[in-house]
Amino acid sequence: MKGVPWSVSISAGIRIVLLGQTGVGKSACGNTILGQKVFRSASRMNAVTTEYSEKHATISGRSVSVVDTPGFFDTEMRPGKLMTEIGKSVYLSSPGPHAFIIVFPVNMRITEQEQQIPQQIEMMFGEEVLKYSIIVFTRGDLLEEEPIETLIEKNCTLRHLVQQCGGRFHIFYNKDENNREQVNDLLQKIDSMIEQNGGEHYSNQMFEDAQRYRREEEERKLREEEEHSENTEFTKFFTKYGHHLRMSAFAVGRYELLGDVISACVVGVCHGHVTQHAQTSLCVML
Ligand SMILES: Nc1nc2c(ncn2[C@@H]2O[C@H](COP(=O)(O)OP(=O)(O)OP(=O)(O)O)[C@@H](O)[C@H]2O)c(=O)[nH]1
Ligand SMILES: [Mg+2]
Repeated sequence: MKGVPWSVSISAGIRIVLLGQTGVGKSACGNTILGQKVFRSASRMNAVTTEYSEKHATISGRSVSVVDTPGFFDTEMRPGKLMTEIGKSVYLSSPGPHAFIIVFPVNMRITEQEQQIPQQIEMMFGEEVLKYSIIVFTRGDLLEEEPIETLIEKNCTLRHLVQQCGGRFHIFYNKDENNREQVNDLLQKIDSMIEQNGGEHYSNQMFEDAQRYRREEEERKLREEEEHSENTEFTKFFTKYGHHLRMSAFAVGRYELLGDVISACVVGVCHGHVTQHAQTSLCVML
């Protein structure tokens, strides 16, 4: 695909990965895009999707592949296991997705935690990932009065969220299953994004680079923490026992010197005289 303008290969397939917190409507978006109920989507207190899966369909003559994911932002999984899990989304979308869709419901309170989701995605997938990302707001049917554009304009938290993805966003009405216009509009937005990216998609290589960088960063932090804790331990120990140590060092020095003086005296006695200097030193020390 390199070097080929995207508009030339517009009939090419599109690979999409859905990301977002649990229950935001990821699977519902997948079903809307593909025009079929292929992913399980339901209203439940706990997670509905627990496995990664890929489904595809032909839309307006184009092959569209969608990877649905569990909501991994609120997970307590170990970082290593989490990365292996997340990696599945990229490999299922091999050789790599053209678009990551980050899902938020319109009626969700965007707090600092939600605002950090694009950064979390960046940490997981690498710094280039947001060039390939677009935000999709679900539950468009629950919007009251004002259109989403006005809400984004008025609300700086929401604006910041969208700006992190190059200002790209779209609204979905997942309950309006026959509304294909919303899907065609989304695919058009994805096409423009691909064109901006020179026809390139996010790649497995980018994910592996991001993983390596993350591992190195973790190792560096661990080393720093270890060094810091060793220093702290030593400082604590020295503050507590420094005085005793100094005294002991002084005493050892004194005894070593004393040993020298005594041996000088012994040698002196053997040779029939003890020098005045040895005698004075011995008196001072004892
Ligand atoms: N009214 C309305 N409800 C929606 C919309 N999109 C999703 N929902 C509902 O939101 C609930 C959760 O949707 P899911 O698709 O299961 O969400 P998910 O993000 O896949 O959830 P997990 O798999 O648990 O992470 C379901 O009851 C959907 O019907 C929408 O646009 N409008
Ligand atoms: Mg789901």
